[in-house]
Amino acid sequence: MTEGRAKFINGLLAKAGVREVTVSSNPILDERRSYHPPRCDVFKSRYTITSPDPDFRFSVDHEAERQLPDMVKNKLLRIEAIDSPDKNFTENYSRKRTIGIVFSGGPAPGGHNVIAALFDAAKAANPDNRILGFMMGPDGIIDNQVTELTRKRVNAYRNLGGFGMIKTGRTKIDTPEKMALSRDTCKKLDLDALVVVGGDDSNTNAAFLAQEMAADGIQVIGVPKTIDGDVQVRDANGRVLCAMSFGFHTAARSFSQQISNLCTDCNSDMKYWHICKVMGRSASHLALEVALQTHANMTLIGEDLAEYVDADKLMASETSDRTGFGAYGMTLRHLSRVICDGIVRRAAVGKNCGVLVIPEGVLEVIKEIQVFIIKLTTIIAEYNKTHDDDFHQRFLRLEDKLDYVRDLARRLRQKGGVNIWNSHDDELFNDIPPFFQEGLLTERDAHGNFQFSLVETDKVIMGMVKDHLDVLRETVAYKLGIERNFYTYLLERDGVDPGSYGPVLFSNYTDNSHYLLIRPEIISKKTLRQAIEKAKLISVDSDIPGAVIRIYEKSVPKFKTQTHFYGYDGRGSSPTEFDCRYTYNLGLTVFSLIVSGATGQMAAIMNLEKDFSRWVPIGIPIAPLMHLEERKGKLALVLEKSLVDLHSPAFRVVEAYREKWLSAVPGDDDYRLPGPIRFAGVSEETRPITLVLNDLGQSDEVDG
Ligand code: FBP
Repeated sequence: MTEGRAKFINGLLAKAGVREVTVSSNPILDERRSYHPPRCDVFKSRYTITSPDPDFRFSVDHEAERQLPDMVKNKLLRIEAIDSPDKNFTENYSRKRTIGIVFSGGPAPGGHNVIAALFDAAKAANPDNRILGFMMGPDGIIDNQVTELTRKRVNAYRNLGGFGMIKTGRTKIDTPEKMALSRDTCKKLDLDALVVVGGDDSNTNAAFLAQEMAADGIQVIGVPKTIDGDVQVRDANGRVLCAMSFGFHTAARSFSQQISNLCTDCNSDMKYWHICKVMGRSASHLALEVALQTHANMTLIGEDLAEYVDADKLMASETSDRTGFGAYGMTLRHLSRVICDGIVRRAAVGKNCGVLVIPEGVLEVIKEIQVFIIKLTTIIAEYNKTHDDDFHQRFLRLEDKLDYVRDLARRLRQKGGVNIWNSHDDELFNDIPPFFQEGLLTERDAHGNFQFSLVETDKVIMGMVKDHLDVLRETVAYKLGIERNFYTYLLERDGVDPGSYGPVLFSNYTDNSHYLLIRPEIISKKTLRQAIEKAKLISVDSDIPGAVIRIYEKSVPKFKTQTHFYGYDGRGSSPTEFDCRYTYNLGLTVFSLIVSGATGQMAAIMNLEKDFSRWVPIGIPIAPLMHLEERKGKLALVLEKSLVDLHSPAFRVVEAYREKWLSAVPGDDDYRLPGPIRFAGVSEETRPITLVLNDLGQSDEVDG
């Protein structure tokens, strides 16, 4: 760089105005950092106690009794204010404590507020209390990577998204060695309590850590986090204890804002189908909320597809001697037909465009994919059980993995007996595109979850949709409806009589339809000519009128898509006011549970679905919620994931509005614009629409 140029740049950077607009802080950030979320009533009091509420019952799994004997007897704890505590109480409340906190799993907006509230409550109880943050997730506990959180650091992250303050990681503390190292770290740091902020698997881990460290007097408290919204808890009587994990509202609102922008764009140039894959590994809660927020034209809900029954196949099996197993469950082929149906119906009314929302985990409910996942998981688990190295480390390339699977099948065939991978599997597997084969053979994450965010779900489904649309374009179905007025205008402008051509060109010309559909037999300019000649509108040696050709060309739809993935962006979004408030009160709940001596509990807020004045902070015992599930080919004691309940009012509403939101009728679509996430104003809902509907659906007036 020349001396003159360097001087110019230095002068430019020194200008106050340049500095002002290039610093990383800005008024929005400052507003967020200085915001104080309101506290639940109970936290307005200086001291709190917990009291077990025997009204809430759980049906405890025998395996939980065996593996977590000290934790299964835990009861639901209510947090209550105490106005005139005695000396013993205040001394215990204010005694110096060291509390460790860790983020586990994917980021979720609001996590920093859990830390901020824990920090505020701990320092208010005793300024010498220390909050230690374990760095990079559970690895930080295993390897003793810890940082003491200062007020400055905490203040810098208040009400901000992500998990940047202490980072996160997906390691699971799932072996005796890792458990021993973690216990050692907590003892070395002289921890009074460890707080695990995570999803179902991390809260499972919290219960095991609580059991492991009970003898050391180290308490462990979990916090329900995950944008997927699949940590929801009810008691044995179905009473909602935790309606939603934190981070869900923000992620859903963030996705919805982006997707509603696509609706606006789509509604403007009428050119593309926008295919929006949204995060949510196994559960479709995020897709459901996006549907409610945006009214996108089509939204797939995995749990709904899983329940699909092919009525024709079922009937056929009833009239024959065969059992109707084949009728149950959704196949890729049928799913592509369902999507095509919506596309074709919209095209018929001139809308060769739209917005389709696909939950990233939807393939998990597709019959043939389920079979592949189960078979491949078993093969890989078996390999890992009998070999010293790990399957994915041994076979790095897709081809090597496939060779192993095929070789195994050959060997098993030679041996005779049951073969887990037969030649039919091989044929089906060869039929799927290589990128998807690779996806199916991707290594599971530390918790044994299939990594759907790495699979191009949308590409798999839309590939089949495109193929089927090509077939439909050749036959009757996929035609772009032509507006009657437009047709009349164009033909009259060219001096051609629309009334004579109409019945020849269109199948619905005489029934007053607003949109005209080209006759099924007209599939090319040649067949167009044949139809017009046959009707004696032109002779063999005259040309087809230009306006008629133009109308025909317009009626042939081009299927153009744009694909989008909404996941990491929403996970990193700044939290909604709901999530700021929710997480701050979760942090306060955590501290109350710790001072009361609780362990193996998950901090939660009951009545989240209701007005803030009715929020009730509680501790939910984790162990009694656990049950046995398959993980990496073995049965493991885990916290159950909550999937979308097809009987819930929220799902019922989406189902009821499906047709309306598809808008396969002339006129405007029914899109909803939720607008951006912000703290104040009337544009932002105070809680997820899913929760509002589920709450309204409980009331007597609706149940009637
Ligand atoms: P958590 O369950 O840990 O909160 O993570 C959920 C999630 O955001 C899923 O929606 C997504 O499939 C997955 O994380 C992506 O994981 P990764 O960050 O490892 O790519």
